[in-house]
Amino acid sequence: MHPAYDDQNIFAKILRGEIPNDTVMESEHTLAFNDIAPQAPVHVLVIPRKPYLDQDDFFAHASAEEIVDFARLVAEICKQKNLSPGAEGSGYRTITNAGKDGIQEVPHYHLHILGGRRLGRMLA
Ligand code: IU
Repeated sequence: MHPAYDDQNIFAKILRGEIPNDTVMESEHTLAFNDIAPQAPVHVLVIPRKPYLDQDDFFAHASAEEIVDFARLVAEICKQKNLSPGAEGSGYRTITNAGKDGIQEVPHYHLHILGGRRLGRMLA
């Protein structure tokens, strides 16, 4: 069973405006900001505004509108940062850590977008 959502987690505080963030882009249901400890030249975190614990919770319980809003924001960020593969783009990686074995540190669903350099091969 899933633990309950902890509304004192750092991303909940960011969403309430209690802690500042370096916003990259936002939309009705989604916020994207620069990771405080970037692992690549581009390291953006994308989070839903509503309190979903992890990806399972988000995919299972968010509305179709929220999920599309989230996905479109990811696409826009990749395009704006010239990451989307194509004539200009150099490619990128998205990662979601979920739960204990996934080493999820912040218990509010987030997607990492990493790019801006050639990334190492990493599947585990
Ligand atoms: P994880 O997938 O839960 O392990 O990632 C949490 C990320 O949140 C990690 O990359 C941190 O650097 C990042 N982060 C942040 O951007 N701002 C903060 O105040 C804290 C963590 I705490």
